[in-house]
Amino acid sequence: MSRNTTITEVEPFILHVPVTGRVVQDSTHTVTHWGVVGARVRTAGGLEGFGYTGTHAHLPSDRLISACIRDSYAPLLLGEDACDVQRLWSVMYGHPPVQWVGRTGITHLALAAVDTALWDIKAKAAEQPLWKLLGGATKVALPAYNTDGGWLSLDAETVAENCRRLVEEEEYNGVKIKIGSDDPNADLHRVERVREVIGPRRQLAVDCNGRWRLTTMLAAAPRLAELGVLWVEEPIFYDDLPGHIELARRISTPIALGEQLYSLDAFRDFISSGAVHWVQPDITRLGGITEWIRVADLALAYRLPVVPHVGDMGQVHVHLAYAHPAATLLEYIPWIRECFEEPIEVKHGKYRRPEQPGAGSTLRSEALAEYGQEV
Ligand code: 0YR
Ligand code: MG
Repeated sequence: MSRNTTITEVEPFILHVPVTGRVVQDSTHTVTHWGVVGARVRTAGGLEGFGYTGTHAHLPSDRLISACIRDSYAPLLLGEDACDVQRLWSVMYGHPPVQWVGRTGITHLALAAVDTALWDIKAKAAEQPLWKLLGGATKVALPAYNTDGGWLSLDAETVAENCRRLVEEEEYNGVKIKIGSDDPNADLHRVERVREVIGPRRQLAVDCNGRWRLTTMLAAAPRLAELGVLWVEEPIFYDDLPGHIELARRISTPIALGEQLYSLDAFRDFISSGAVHWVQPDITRLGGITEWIRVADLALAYRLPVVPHVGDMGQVHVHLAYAHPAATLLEYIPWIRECFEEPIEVKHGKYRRPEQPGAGSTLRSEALAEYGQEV
């Protein structure tokens, strides 16, 4: 049965979801709520698509994104077929007055939300989960690594105990912990403690969130290598391409990045110059699923592994990571899962493969009612 997927309404939403009653910190950000800012797209045949970007729940900034969805993109979409995703992506991205004010940033986060909602409709119209619509799964099981035990706001012993529990009791093969504080020796001590408790075989990644200088990173690098660190993530400022090229030449630990890169073009520059080894595209910062697939294909051509950053907290990336051959591993942070009709789930360190039609982004009405903010 084919449904009429003509777009009749594009409605923005803003959710502020508490981060399990805690304050979470990395070297750069402090988070008490996760912002789920997005678009609900309705069609003539009754199907609804949901898409969203991820923010740190700062209402004035979130409203810039929701305004862009409502005022700049919605008029371009009404009356169009939601299933023409690629063409509509180009219409939105290439709309001259929008492009004039932003090829990155707020307008691109808004595009991410709308693009995801369109893919959600397309998959629902096909009555398939997104991973199946994209050609089917490339792997039987998708391993997860856990980021939620290693925040910089926790002391070294708490982080070590969290990581012990994650690998021993919850069967994760990998964990990621935050570094990048003003005291590199304290950071190295955290890494040492975690390596001690999880043993030599488990995957241990560290994330600097763009905070260190090149010299700090160079000084810490030999110890990180001795500790068998899988990757160092965002070691220095996000846009410093020459700095990353130099680091990649001078340290032996592989570099991961991507959560702050907005475009295929930015990934091209980092990948083609050898400045990144683990590629971390995020649909919520790129222009959605459409641009994410282009980046993952690029990484594949360079034989680099794709390890998505989960600004969506994994709901949609689990589909993409199952479907794309370059994706090897997926981050897990269980902050907003209860907001969705089909929450992500990890068992024995592996992501469950979603079953419901769509992109995994459908919000429960209870979540909209409980966490919704005025757009
Ligand atoms: C919390 N993941 C990250 C979270 C995340 C941040 O502020 O948003 O740590 O962006 O670096 O790898
Ligand atoms: Mg990171």
